[in-house]
Amino acid sequence: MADKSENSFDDELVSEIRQLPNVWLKKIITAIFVWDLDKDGHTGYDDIMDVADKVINIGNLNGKSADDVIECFRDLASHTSDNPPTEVFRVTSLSEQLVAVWRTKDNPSLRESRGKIYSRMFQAIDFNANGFLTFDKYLVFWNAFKLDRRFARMQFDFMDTDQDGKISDEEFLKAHVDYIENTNDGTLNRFFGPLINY
Ligand SMILES: [Ca+2]
Ligand SMILES: [Ca+2]
Repeated sequence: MADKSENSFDDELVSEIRQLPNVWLKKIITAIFVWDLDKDGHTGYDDIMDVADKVINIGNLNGKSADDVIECFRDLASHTSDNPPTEVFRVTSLSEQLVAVWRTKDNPSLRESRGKIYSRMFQAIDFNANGFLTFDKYLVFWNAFKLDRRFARMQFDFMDTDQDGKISDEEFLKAHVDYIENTNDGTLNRFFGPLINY
């Protein structure tokens, strides 16, 4: 009986996933795999806190700056009853996580939490705090997630919407919001490197 209801739950998930836009699915699977540092098939609390440690190391942060990073990553990942968007990180399978990201992709409070962590990430990479990333600085992000270097320049140019040869905080955050929310199959956004085929 328990098996049966579990199976129909899986079937429902699968049929919901089949209706999602193809490139959007590939983007989100790619992002989940990039964040899934312990390689258990989904992005969980431990992965998120490990990325926080990475950001702290990259930025050579300590004291209050390091605490701030831990705090905003924890805010994204931890679940409280008045913080339903984080259901994305409570689930324990890739298919559940995909559906949860889909259902919450336009959620304003989740967008704000994501914005905070990408803003911290930007500040950590922008180690001399001049407010923009040159291509060399941007590679720190790329290397931290061990992304395919061959795609770094293409993504850098994609994000550099005012074409001044550097990435501002705003351009970086906009590119991430677009990555999560844009369901257009023609999108060229490769925020987390080449898309995984599934
Ligand atoms: Ca994981
Ligand atoms: Ca720019």
